[in-house]
Amino acid sequence: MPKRLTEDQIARYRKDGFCHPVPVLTAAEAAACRADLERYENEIGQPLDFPEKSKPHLLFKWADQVAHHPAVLDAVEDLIGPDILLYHITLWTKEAGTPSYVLWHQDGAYFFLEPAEQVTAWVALSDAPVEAGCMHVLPGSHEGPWRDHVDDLGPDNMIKRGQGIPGLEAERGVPMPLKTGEMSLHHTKLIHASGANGHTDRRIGVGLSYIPAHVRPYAEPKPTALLVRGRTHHDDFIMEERLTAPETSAARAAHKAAVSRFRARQDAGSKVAEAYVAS
Ligand SMILES: O=C(O)CCC(=O)C(=O)O
Repeated sequence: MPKRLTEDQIARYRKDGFCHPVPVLTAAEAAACRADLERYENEIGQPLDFPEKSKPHLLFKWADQVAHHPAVLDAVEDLIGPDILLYHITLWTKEAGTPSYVLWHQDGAYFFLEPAEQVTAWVALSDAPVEAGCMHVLPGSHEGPWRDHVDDLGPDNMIKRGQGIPGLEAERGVPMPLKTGEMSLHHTKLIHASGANGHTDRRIGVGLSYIPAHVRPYAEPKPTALLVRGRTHHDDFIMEERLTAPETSAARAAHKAAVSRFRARQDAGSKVAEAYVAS
């Protein structure tokens, strides 16, 4: 008996590589998370950017709450079982009326995790209709091979490495629009992309990469991960500690250590890594 998803949603995830919409946050919860995020953005005078929008659960209360939300974890458990690690989070904010985009890609291309069972939960903190540049997916592409990706460092590309699969420019895919508080789920090999935000509001999504605890990393350096439900199966990850004191120097130190390991893995051999070395 599934905890959160319907049997139909689970069947669609297995067959198509994605399912949506899954209601997870109440309107009040989503508004509180957005308000907390925007309170901080007002303090720093700009939208949250890298490195803070990577692994924000190690810094900010709103991200910790989304990552541990029982409705989110129940849905993820329905797909990958009861022992769950959080490998990564990225905050995906597209400002209103901006050309920000994400090229066709597979999330796991540079995660270096096996087996390929990572699931991305994308939780909407604002409405994400088609006109706001919601994600589009190629149904069933998760059954295909890992694809070669190239780096596109265009200023409007929201992925830091700029990863994209060449040759898919003409594809339109199937949209996954969401309302505030809803979530989509997609498989690590599912090919997806998104385009510009022509809407009047910013589109704010929390992209959470969960893995079942039997998944192991390969390649160096050893990555960090956070146990969010159940138990771990091995010590191939450095275990993150759950945030207790948001936005403190201790939190910043833990965040910096975890993100630098993540980026060293994610950006290995890329133009972004060369730019780091040059700077
Ligand atoms: O937010 C977007 O438009 C893209 C997000 C994405 O690629 C992901 O969550 O895997």
